[in-house]
Amino acid sequence: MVQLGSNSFIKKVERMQFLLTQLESVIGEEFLSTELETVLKEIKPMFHILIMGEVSSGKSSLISSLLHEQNINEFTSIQESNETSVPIYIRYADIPYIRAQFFTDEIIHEVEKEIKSLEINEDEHQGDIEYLKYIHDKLVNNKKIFRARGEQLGISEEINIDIRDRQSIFRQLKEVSASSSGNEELDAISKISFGYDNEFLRKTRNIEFIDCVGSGEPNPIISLKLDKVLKSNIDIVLFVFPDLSIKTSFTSLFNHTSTNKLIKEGRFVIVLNKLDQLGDRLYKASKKEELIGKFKKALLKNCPLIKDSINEIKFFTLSLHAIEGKLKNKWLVKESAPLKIFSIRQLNELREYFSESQYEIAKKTKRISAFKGQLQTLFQLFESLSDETESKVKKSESFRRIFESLIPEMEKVDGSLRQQKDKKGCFSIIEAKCHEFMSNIDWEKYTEMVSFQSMGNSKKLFREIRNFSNNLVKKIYDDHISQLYGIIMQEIEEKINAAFSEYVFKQDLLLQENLQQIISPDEDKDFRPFSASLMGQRELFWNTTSDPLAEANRKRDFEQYAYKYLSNCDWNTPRDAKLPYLRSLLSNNLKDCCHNYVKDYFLDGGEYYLRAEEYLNQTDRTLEDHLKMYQNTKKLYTSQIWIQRNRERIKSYSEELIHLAREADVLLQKYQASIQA
Ligand SMILES: Nc1nc2c(ncn2[C@@H]2O[C@H](COP(=O)(O)OP(=O)(O)OP(=O)(O)O)[C@@H](O)[C@H]2O)c(=O)[nH]1
Ligand SMILES: [Mg+2]
Repeated sequence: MVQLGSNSFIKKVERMQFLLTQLESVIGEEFLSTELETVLKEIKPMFHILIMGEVSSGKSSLISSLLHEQNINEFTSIQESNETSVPIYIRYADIPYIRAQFFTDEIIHEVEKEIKSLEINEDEHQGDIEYLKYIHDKLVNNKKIFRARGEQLGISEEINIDIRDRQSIFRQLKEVSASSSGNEELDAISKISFGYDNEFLRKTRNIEFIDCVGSGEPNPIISLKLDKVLKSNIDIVLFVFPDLSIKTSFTSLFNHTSTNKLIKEGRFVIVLNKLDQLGDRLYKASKKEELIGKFKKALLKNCPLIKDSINEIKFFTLSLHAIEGKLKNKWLVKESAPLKIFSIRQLNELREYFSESQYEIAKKTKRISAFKGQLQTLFQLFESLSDETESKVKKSESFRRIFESLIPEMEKVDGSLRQQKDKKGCFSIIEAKCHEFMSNIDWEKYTEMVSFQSMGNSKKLFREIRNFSNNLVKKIYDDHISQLYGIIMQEIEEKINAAFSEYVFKQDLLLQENLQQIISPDEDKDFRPFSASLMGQRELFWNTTSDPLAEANRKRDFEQYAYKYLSNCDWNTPRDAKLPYLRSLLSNNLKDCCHNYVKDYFLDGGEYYLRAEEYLNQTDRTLEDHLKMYQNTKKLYTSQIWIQRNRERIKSYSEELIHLAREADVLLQKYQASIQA
């Protein structure tokens, strides 16, 4: 009878899994279409073992011991802080790699949607809304950092690692994953994939261990990362308890139906960790049983639903002493020979359990017979992908050089633009111009010629003075205010021109023409250069500000404003008021009126100010859109080049896979026949 568990069949399956892993790391997740990813996921029985537990419960230390990392606590630090800030997916690889996966743009939209829906019942969800807004702001902020670097969220990035020695690989891993590294991008990274050459991992090469972020962490971004892990396919959960207290981070796991399934199938492990801190002589077998019994009681009290399946949970009791060699942080953990022997024994049992369950699950998987068909699909996908790429790349080969040389040009222009875009500069110039302009007006001139008929009759005088003021206002408008509009308009116009003319010039002459050939060499598309949309913006601004109707409206606006303002002025005059006094009263009120008008319309927050600002903003938005377009094109183009370059590797892996799948299928049929016989 053909043995599935031990003979060449499993070996073949393992080889296939290994090849698929390689394929995935060659292709890089960002290049996998959703379709491709689904195929890969379905046929690749990669086992995910999730190590979770409260912050600082010893998860990373446990993984270090598990992987026989010698005495250097490679996945952990010696600090008592939430160190692992990104889930790290650890698996075997002959050539080490570290890949950071960033949160996608979609998650920002998802969060926005969620906030909107909660805001319908704002009072009830105050806390949730605040939480989501915090996440939202963080993600948007990260997006800005990325955009400034010309990159986008949602892609994964290969970290260039120095592979001379292991120590440096781990140092670099910590730099991208540990909170103590101070890496400012940490919040934006949703997961890290880490592959390296490790003897234990080589033996269990279809297992991926996940060193998770601590549960019960107050930072919502970190819990978001944890949520993401929990939603993925997990085959074994190992929960680490540093003491006997059961927190909600554990009990809330039972909200997922998958947890109960894992327990029932014997794939839920609890490690009572930091044994050295739990009590004396716990390495004795009887004490161990006692400890587990005590813990089980507490567990039943907190999660009564697991009553029927509690015996399916695997228990291990461990401590940091299982690490090979001498302890590093002796001030924290005391050496103890018996505890060391005991812990290493426990750890070996844990290792055995992992290897066994890996075979158990492999045997149970029904997908194996489907391998062949799906692999063929996969192969075809790769084929078409690389064929299409090849023809595309060939076609654009001649443009590639232009494109590549344009990238630095684009970046230069981008930089100079960002400098000039500073609107504050524009408005402070306007402000200065307004002040200068107003201080040059000779207010006395307007009242010099005025003489009053009704001196002595205060009622009549009041009416007379009001009439003068209304007439003079009209004159002041024609003489000055209308000019001020012109000056400010010109300033904004110049600002728009100055800020973008360099860009428009370079973009149209250098970029646009070339890009048009590269992006759609064959399509006879109506190409709208950037300058067109930008100039459209400018014209719109110019039209609304300079048309004669607008001029009439502005005059009417001013007169209405002045009428209102002057009616509220204090025109009361003493009975024996002299002419100079009356003139100065008039000119002071006129002056105040005009100054206030300028303030309300042209300066910060004023009506006209806001309108001008809106135009400048619109221009910025147009600019952003165009930059985004470039970045997308850049990315698309880079990935095309990439697939083309790796085509041979992709092809050879796929071919070997199909060959293996065929052989495995024959073995499987033999096996099935032997069962039936
Ligand atoms: N006394 C004692 N300390 C331990 C033991 N295991 C780990 N520690 C210490 O506990 C601290 C946290 O250990 P980590 O392995 O970083 O814990 P973690 O669960 O990965 O922590 P986060 O990633 O921060 O959630 C470190 O200072 C370890 O040295 C143990 O068995 N006994
Ligand atoms: Mg950790």
